Amino acid sequence: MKILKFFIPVLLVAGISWLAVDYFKKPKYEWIEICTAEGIKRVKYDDQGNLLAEEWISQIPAHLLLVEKSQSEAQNQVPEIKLIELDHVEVDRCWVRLLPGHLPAAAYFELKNNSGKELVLNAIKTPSYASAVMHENIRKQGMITMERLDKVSIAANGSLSFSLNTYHIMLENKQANLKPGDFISLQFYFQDEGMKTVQCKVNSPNSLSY
Ligand SMILES: [Cu+2]
Repeated sequence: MKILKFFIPVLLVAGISWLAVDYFKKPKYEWIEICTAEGIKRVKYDDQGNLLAEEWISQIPAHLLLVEKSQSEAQNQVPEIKLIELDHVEVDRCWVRLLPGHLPAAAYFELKNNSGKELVLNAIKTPSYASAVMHENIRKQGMITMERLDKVSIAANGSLSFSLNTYHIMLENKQANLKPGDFISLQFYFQDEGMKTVQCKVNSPNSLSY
């Protein structure tokens, strides 16, 4: 009886510690919101890019997709561009979240307008993807949706961050084999002003920052 009184608590403590160690040993993967051609999904990837879990956040109904596609094809003509490299614009910490297969990638960065004049970003191009489109995350009544932007302005001497909760560039139709650690070149076009070429770091599917 005395032995039992001693061993039961010991076993209990040992069991709880074992469970706790096991819990903390397991790597934890964050939910990541991704933008796909059919809507927004929440996904979890491990370090090797294996999909662990996924769920839809908001799906675009099929009939709307058709309309969106034809509209975006019409809009894909880049407005008149000036091929002058601007030195009063900075694009820092540019990174791309690469997703497996044919899923679109997303690019994030910090834009700084060091001029005394408002700048309007109205196109992005890259040799690595056939299509690059600006998106804004919109939260409406607790729901997250995505809206395509044709232009976005950066105030004189102001800055704008394309981050997980604000804007991103959706990159579709990969033109080259990419892997985390690579760099891709992105060209930013500013209305009536010129352009900026930036090297962006390619990150793994589960990355959340630069
Ligand atoms: Cu998007």
